[in-house]
Amino acid sequence: MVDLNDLSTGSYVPDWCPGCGDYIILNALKRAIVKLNLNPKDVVVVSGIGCSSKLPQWINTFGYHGVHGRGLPVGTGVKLANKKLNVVVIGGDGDVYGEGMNHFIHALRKNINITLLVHDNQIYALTKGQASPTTIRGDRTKTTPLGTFDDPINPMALAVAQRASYIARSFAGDLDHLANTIADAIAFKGFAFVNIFQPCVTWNKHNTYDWFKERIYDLQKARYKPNNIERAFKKSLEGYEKIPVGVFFREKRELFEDSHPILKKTSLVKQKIDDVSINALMDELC
Ligand SMILES: Cc1ncc(C[n+]2csc(CCOP(=O)(O)OP(=O)(O)O)c2C)c(N)n1
Ligand code: SF4
Repeated sequence: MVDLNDLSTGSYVPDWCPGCGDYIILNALKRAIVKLNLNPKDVVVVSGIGCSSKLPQWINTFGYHGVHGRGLPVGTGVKLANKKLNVVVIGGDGDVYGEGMNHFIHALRKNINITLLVHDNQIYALTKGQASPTTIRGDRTKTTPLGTFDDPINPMALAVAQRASYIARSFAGDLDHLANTIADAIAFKGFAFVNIFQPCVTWNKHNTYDWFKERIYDLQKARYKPNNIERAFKKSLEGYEKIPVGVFFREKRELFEDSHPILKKTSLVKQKIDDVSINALMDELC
């Protein structure tokens, strides 16, 4: 088995700020991969751009550090090309709910068997502290010195409204909860979405570890059952006084790749293409 920490092929150590929640998410992802006994050569971590999106550089699996907001389409392509791979897409709240929002909505409805982990620090961190789609109304940021005038995006409610097959939330201040949630999401057969509260200790002085710890409660410890879409919607609308974490909703649905007539036969990489006439295709298109 390959050592997930073995970065001897490069000289890279994470350059996140000391105390950043991204370290804990990286640690939790490694724990989840070990817990599921996955061979790292069968795991591909795909990201967009942001502090969070640097993560694939520091884990010894296959990885792809792409362009802003486009982790999901790349991850979709990887999965459809080779269905045997475990694809984990990483992005920040700016990456996934801003620039990449359209991909997020369509991924929720398509149900391709990949996992999406969003490092939600409620700020654009890499670009030094501008308001993001999940910045809480009224927060002062570099771009909103008088406070934001917009209500934040509610990614949980969006996922429930689209009836995504696996919807969860966790917190980078609770490594055990996070590692178990990520493992559960990767093991789930279907599109699995986990929004992770990830304190940014440099640019977001409001949503700190302590701020979350005072508010968070565990849905599963509160005996919440994630099998009812109306109940999940109600939970997703709970505000910032008490913040639920855990699995909001899970439901097995037919996978996109199992319903598509070409893809369901076998992965694209395994399909015979010698008899495909490119010339005939070009004639048809031109
Ligand atoms: C197409 C494009 N637009 C904008 C940017 C500038 N940019 C880089 S990272 C970023 C936002 C990062 O915020 P987030 O996705 O929340 O990640 P974080 O840094 O907070 O982890 C932006 C707007 C870019 N690199 N490419
Ligand atoms: S700026 Fe924020 S998100 Fe980026 S590495 Fe530092 S603490 Fe983490």
